Amino acid sequence: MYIPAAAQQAMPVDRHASRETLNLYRNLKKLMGRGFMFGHQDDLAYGVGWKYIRGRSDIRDVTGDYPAVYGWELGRIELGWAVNLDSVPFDKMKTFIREGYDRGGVITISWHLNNPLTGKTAWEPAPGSVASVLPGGLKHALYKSWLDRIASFMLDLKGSRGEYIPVIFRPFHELNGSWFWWGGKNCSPEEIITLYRFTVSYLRDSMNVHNLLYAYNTDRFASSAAYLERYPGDEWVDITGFDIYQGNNIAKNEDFVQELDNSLGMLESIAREKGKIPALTEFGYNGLPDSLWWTRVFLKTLQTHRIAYALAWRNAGYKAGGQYEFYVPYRGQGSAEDFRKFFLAGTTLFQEDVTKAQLYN
Ligand code: BMA
Repeated sequence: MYIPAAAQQAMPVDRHASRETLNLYRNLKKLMGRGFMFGHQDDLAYGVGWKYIRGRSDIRDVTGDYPAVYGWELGRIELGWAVNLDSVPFDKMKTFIREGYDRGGVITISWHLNNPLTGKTAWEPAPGSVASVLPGGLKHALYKSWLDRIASFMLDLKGSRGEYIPVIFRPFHELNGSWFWWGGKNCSPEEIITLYRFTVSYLRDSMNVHNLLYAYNTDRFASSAAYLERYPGDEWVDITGFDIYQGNNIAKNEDFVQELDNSLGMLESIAREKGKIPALTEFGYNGLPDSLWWTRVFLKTLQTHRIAYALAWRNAGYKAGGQYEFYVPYRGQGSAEDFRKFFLAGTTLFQEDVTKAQLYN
């Protein structure tokens, strides 16, 4: 039977996706016309100066509302640990995920999985690591056992009617960079493409996980060709995104605006051409030293584009040795007032907006 391309694209990677997952997929596309959803990693678990206070969120402290998208991280679940690499207990995480979903929010999950070949962290690449987990490789069985743990976590996420909670799963993120064992010069494009496809197919077809949408995401990139070098193919991807941070490489606002604007433009054309959902899968300016960054830099750029969401990275707070890590303001932080303006802008969507949009119906 002939199925027109546009109709084919209306289906996610998983043809047996649960009803809520399919609805989310379709509604994400629709919602893009109204603005972009604001997301925050680990938002409900901790913020700057606090941890595990029920109902608290730095975003809510500053705006009165929660983010629309909640990011979570599964690194170390593969080892059977009870807490992730940032010390968030997986059982608490499940509760937070249910809370966000119950309010109509969107859940996205990343996975900084250890290096299966060496047993070291995700950031410690070694030659042959990706090849070792592919079918026929030394660590293939181990990798499958890790995916079994991912599957059981995902299948344990249920809403009040027993329905599975949809998750945007974002495996092998920043795969064009060389800092993770699955990225850049640590493997060939063919190897990571094979691994990406295997991972999707194992979760979907062998483990019967049907509450996932799949996000492909690079780090900053210079051209569409570079973006697509490790793209696994249209039938394996629902969401196309990239991660970008201001600071380390680009300190000047104008430079950042220009790069973000260019990259979003390229991302949008790729997504449009392929019928995918574009998103800024991670972003941030650590420490937010510019009090007007939200309106003058971020919103100024984002409002000329159409993407589904932008996820700010985690508010880990102040660490020993004068180090700090936070990407959204906390109460009293220098950019908090500007963030409220950003929150009130018509094109930024937070919890109350998505609750009304009923993304799962
Ligand atoms: C990084 C930092 C780390 C963290 C890791 C995984 O960007 O935030 O502190 O361990 O992400 O969440």
